[in-house]
Formats: sequence, C-alpha cells, structure tokens
Amino acid sequence: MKKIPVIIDTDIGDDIDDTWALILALLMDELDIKLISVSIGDTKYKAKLVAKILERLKKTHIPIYISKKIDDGNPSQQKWVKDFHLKDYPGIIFDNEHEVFKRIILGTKEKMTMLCLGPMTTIQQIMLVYPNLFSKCRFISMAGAIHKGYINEDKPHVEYNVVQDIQAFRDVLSHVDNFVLAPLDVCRDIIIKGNNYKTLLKHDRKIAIKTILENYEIWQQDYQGGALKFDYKDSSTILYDLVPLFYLMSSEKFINEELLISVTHEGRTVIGEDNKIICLLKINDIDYFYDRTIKTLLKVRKDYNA
Ligand SMILES: [Ca+2]
Repeated sequence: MKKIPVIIDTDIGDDIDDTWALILALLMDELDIKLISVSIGDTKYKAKLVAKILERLKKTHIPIYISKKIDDGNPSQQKWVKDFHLKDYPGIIFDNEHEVFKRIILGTKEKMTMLCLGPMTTIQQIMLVYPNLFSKCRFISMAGAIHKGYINEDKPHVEYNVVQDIQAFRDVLSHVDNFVLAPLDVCRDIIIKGNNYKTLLKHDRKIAIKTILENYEIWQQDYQGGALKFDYKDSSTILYDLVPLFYLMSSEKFINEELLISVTHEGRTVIGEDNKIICLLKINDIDYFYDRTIKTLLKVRKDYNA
C-alpha cells in the first residue's frame, strides 16, 4: 500500500481528543508521518507528551517540532509526564526551527497532507517565513461549524480552533487551494462507548490502549477547560480530532459538499464567497470507523510490562 505522507499539527495536552488521535494516527498503516508539530500554550509540556507517546509506541524516528510557547495554557495531562525529561529523549526534536517544515515538504515527492488538529497559529508562523510552502499541500482541518454547533448548542456558534486564532485560520484558508474542513457538524457526535469502549477496557494492557487510558484518567481529574467530561469507565469524551483520520481511512464514507466559506470577525465559519473548501458534513457508516479504530488500537501485539 502506498502510504500518505502527513505532517500533524496538534494542540495536544489540553482537551484529550488529540491524544486519541495521535495514538491512532501512529498505528495507521495508511500514514507516513513525517513530522509532529506541537502548538499553543506550554509547547514544551506538549512536546513531552508527544515524546513519551512516541517512546512507548516505538516511533521515536518521527521528529517533533516545538513551536514557541505562547502561555501556560491548560496542561491537563501534566502528571503523565512529570518525570519525563526531553533532554533524555532519544528521538529528534526541532525547537522552533522553521526550516524543518521546508526541508520535509520540499523533500517529499508526493503532495503533503497537513493534518491540523488545533488552531492554525504555528502554520501561520511558518507561512510568514515561507509564504508559498503550503500552497500545494492538502489541508485537512478539524475546525469551524457550518450548520450545527457544539452538541449542547442549538445552532452553529464559534468553534475553538478558529476563534483561538481567527487571523491565522483566515490566512491559511485563503492561501491553500486544497482545503478539507471537518467542522463540528461531523465531529461533535464522535464518542467511543458501549461494546467498543468495553473492548478497550478489556485490553487495557495493550500499549496503545494503556497509554490512552492512563492519560484519560489523569485528564478526567485535572482538566479544567470547557470540554464535556463523561465517566471514563463508560465512554470516551467527544473525539473531534478523530474525524480527519477517519477521512484518511476512507474518504468515500463521507458526505461532502464543495462550499465557499467566509470567516467573520467573531470567528464564525459561514457560507459566503471567499474560500473554496471541501466540507465534510456527514459520515455514512460511523460504525465502520469505530470498528477500524478499535482494531487499529488493538493490533500492537506487545503488552505493556514495564
Ligand atoms: Ca485538538
């Protein structure tokens, strides 16, 4: 199988869905992950999370890019990395060295897919240095809200990844020709529960699952942001960031629409006339993706025994 080259840009370490998404991505045979970039908030803490996950899953050949620290953010999985030190990490880390993006994108023959799981702050920073670098990349971004809002809202409102850095989102959107948007419409109902979740609990010594559940338990206690908390004995939380990965697993199971959208000054994504995108609006067979997710997380043979 020909693998899809991807760069993952994630705001991992705040809401827990990025942790699920990163671990799933690392185990997907379809992907050739070229770089993992951590954005927003305390980026050193976020890099530690990524590094420890890569070490556990034996993927330290994938380089990590640390963007500039912006603020302390919401380090809800801090306890998981409290004894982990980047100076002892055997993998490759680029600390705010923009050039790595250029080297990787230009050094990859196929079109690069940018998997954007957080605000566009880092991508915008790289664009300032290399204005045309991303223009021929395909972007798949969890962002915005077209017809529906968050699960507890009755109409679309602002979505976090856009409103956190509206100008960055606008800049990237207007710059990229091939932009796939995964808005709340298609992301807000993604929850692993029932038998799927029971299967995960049953195999909680499998390294990928153990890593997710350890983080989820800490997050459940320490997270203080706006995401909804569910009982971690029963289900996951809402896993928005899995949807871009589902699209890479099987794009034909999505109902898409080509739309022109604009970004308002408050950060709403509205149907307008500015930017042509492919908008993911519905998933035809969600059970297919839950099944694939569970099978992928289970496939690591080695159990955890450290
Ligand atoms: Ca995210």
